[in-house]
Amino acid sequence: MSKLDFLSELGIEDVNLGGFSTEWLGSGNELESIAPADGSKIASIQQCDSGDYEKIMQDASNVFTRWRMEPAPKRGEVVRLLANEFRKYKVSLGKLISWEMGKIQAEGEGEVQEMIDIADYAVGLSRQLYGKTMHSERPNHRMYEQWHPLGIVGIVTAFNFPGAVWAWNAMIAAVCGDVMVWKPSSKTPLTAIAIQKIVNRVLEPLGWNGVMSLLVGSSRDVGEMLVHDRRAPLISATGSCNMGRKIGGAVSKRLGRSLLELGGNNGIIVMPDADPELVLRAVVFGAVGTTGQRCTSTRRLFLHKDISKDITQRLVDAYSQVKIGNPLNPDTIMGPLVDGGAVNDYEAALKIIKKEKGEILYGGNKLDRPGFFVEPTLVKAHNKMEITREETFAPILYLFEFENLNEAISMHNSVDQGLSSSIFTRDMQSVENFLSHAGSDCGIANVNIGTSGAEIGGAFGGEKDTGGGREAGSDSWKIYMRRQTNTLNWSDDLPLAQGIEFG
Ligand code: UN1
Repeated sequence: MSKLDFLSELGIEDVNLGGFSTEWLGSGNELESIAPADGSKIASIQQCDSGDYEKIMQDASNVFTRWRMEPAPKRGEVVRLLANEFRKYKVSLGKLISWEMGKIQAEGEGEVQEMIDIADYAVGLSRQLYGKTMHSERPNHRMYEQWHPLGIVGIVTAFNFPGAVWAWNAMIAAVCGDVMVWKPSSKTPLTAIAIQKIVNRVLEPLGWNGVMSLLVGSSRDVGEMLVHDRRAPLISATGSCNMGRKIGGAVSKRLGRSLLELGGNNGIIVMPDADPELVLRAVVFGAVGTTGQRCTSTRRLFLHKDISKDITQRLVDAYSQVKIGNPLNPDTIMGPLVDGGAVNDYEAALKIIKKEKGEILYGGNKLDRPGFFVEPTLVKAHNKMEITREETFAPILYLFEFENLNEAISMHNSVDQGLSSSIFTRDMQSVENFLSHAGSDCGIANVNIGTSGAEIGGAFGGEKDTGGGREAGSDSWKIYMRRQTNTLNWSDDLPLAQGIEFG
């Protein structure tokens, strides 16, 4: 396996503390970070316990009273320095992401680029947190709205994007004047620690420790505390639909705000006039990339009957050439799954696929070698297969055949999830149908582009069981702030709205 020089570059020790507010903390149980490529231990982490949690929340509350009064463009300047620092670590952090999570290095570096992009975006945004002005119905009155910081934002992230999803939230929330407490996945704690160390290099000299804090610990302990804590008015959580139901339920019970980015079951519709080369490249990246562990991974492919045979054959050929192996090896196309549990889920799904009479066209096996490797898998599916309605976080792609676009759209929309979708065609009517009110029901709908790999400039998220949240670009920043409507009277009288005469 490759040399792990990047660990020392990122300041990763054999034993690391997993909490940071104004100082490093970790009085809880030990957690091991495991490399999915060979099952070896990378390092140990001393997790946070309830005492550490309390310190982190108190420090965050304290620093918020100062951070919220810092002018937004000044906060943007701090984020600009963070972006510069991320740039310096693009390769080493990309490698760590790859080694700890299993995605190939090109994708690991791509993830760091996504962190840089959102930070750059947030710098500009720090001068654009616009409110509206309205015309009052009363003479010599002025009405406008302004946006204030919310407070502590709890950020709960998944293993599959162990850096970028935190950055989507943290960079935007920072310019909005919030402070963040980050609970990363217990499968990728080292990436979080490395990022916190990079962040500290910028925040500490400026006296802004506590603006971005880290809380490595189990969901059952410190995760639960965060979700139920009224001091965190917003919880932004990424993960499965089941996890989202629990977190969303707990947060709404205390009338808090949640931003949920949950499971997808993303489909691509291929029309007969589609360019087969583009289709192939998009499908392989979407279904095999990140070993099928993106929330935007392509899971269902709808092929028009006229081209179904041809595309299927091309896919089987392409799948047989996918190089599986060490994610740090530049020739590798597909790394391992994240852990043994993920391999079990893959195998369990395959059992159901066979029981439901899906036809395995390629793959379907776990690889007999150290680490958590499986074959990318193609399944000829039919509408009655319940398993195709579920998100299995693995490289399994279901192929369906259709006769006309309406049928394809209704098959596509028939699942509970609503994250990402796309169509391949050059035909204007097909495009417009797919994008119309009667078309894709997803938060993301693309044309001649796959389902994964969105840019940060757009709002990212999905409908239905995907949770309805929007992160990253466009006006997603609004969820990190509270809106205030202000009416100012500069007359010498006190006219009432709606023309009411009182007394
Ligand atoms: C995720 O899988 O949770 O659009 C996020 C994409 C990436 C982000 C995925 N930019 O695939």
